[in-house]
Amino acid sequence: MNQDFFQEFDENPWFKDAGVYARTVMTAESLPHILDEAIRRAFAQHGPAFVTIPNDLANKEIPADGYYSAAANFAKPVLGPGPDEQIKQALDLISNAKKPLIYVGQGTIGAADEVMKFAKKFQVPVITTALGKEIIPYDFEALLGSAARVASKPANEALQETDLMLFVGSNYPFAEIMFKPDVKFIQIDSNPQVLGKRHKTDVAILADAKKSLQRFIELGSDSAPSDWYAANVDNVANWHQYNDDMMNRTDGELRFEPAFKEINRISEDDAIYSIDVGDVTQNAVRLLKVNGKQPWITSGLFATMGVGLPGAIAGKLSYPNRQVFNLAGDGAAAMVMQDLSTEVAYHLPIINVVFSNDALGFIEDEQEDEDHEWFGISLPQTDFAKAAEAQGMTGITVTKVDQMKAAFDKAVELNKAGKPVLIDVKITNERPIPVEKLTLDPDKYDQQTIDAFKKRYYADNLIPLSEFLKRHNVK
Ligand SMILES: Cc1cc2nc3c(=O)[nH]c(=O)nc-3n(C[C@H](O)[C@H](O)[C@H](O)COP(=O)(O)OP(=O)(O)OC[C@H]3O[C@@H](n4cnc5c(N)ncnc54)[C@H](O)[C@@H]3O)c2cc1C
Ligand SMILES: Cc1ncc(C[n+]2csc(CCOP(=O)(O)OP(=O)(O)O)c2C)c(N)n1
Ligand SMILES: [Mg+2]
Repeated sequence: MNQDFFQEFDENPWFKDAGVYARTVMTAESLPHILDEAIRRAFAQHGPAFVTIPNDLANKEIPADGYYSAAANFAKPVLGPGPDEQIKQALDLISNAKKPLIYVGQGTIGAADEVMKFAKKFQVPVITTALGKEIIPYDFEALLGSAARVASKPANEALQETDLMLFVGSNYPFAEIMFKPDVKFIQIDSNPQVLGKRHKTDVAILADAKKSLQRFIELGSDSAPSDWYAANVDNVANWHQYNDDMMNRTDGELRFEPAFKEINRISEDDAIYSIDVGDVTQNAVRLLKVNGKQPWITSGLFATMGVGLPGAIAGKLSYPNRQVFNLAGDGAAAMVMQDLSTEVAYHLPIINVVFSNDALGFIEDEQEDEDHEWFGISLPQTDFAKAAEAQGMTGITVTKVDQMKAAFDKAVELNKAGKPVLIDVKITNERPIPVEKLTLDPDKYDQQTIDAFKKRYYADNLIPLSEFLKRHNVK
């Protein structure tokens, strides 16, 4: 090793940033200990660990004595709700705020009831991170969605207005860009490493999110009905109506929304959604009407295209009795479509949906926003149904709204018979509404600019938050 032998390279640097541990085993005797170390770190630090084992060690005997495993001793630290003093300090700040928000991430998985109770009791609307999409049911009245670009209109608008944020169980990487620097900031997290990391913080509580929110609810008194809360509830209803109208649209060229209507229709109560990277990430975060029991997974931090299909395979292998979707754009699907044969070979009845716009749409939109010349964003047309058929899977192509229902009914039928299926939805390359660049507010834009935005995004009936704030007399 280490002499540029055939196929040799130093693997540890590759894995270093992607995992919590990356080591090469040097001697056969140390192999069991290093594996044990890797497993402990993976569990303790909640991430993948990598061990490289040189070929030279493959045939070496390892003495059985001297080896022990720590598996039986593994324990996770148990955190409480955090000190009452800090919670009272935070409650004071919340009761003095005019436009408070609670911003929750994956650390609140399993704490949906507490988040919703908190929201109602203290009249605080809720934003989740994109990865937190699965936590709160879509139809919770004060759920504003997520913020930034893979995001919803009400969340982005409320973030521009807020004067206090309770940031719970999240390490949201866009915080520095999206959060106003001068808001009061309270954070709850179980990892001391992230306390105060994403924003100047007034109260930082090392705690378990669920227990801490319970304690907030116990210690705090009910807030009076708030106009800020009511305005946000109205804003959510208007946004949902827009998305429903888009999903129900039958005229014009085919867009992605009607496919989401079908996915919502056929989704089982405990369905698992594996979402790829691209426009599909933002469309899924907005349009899937999750119920709080449907995991929503993607490559959150690295945003690795091609994650949809392997994620769905992992979902199906882990939960063979649950319905599993792989939702991907055509660019991402093209990167991993050879693994459709893995679904066939291992009898994994997965519903694969490809959104074909013949483009790397997400990047095209970024280039538009940054005034780049369009470069490297077009894709050759691919017949994904044929690619599926070639691998032994039923492939269905949808080009019109009226073919949609039959296609998804067929997918359910095939899944029930234990078979995977691929639906290739041929859509226009019209861009999803950019909620990070909303052009609706008459206090900020002239009427002509607003009208052009509304026309491009079919948004005649979309109302800016500023209007709801006026209607509720919120200053
Ligand atoms: C193409 C693409 C674009 C994206 N754009 C956006 C975007 O516009 N908006 C967006 O929101 N996201 C976006 N994302 C996802 C984003 O990059 C982050 O991955 C995501 O926001 C992080 O979510 P999180 O903070 O919930 O999860 P994590 O980063 O996993 O953080 C979870 C936090 O919870 C803590 N925690 C765990 N358990 C507990 C507990 N019991 N009690 C208390 N704390 C606990 C952890 O210590 C950690 O700090 C995008 C992803 C992709 C693929
Ligand atoms: C492996 C990898 N390469 C490149 C990117 C950058 N990237 C993010 S989204 C995207 C385009 C996705 O295109 P497609 O799958 O066709 O989905 P669309 O946005 O068109 O719906 C690209 C190239 C990435 N995130 N991951
Ligand atoms: Mg595409």
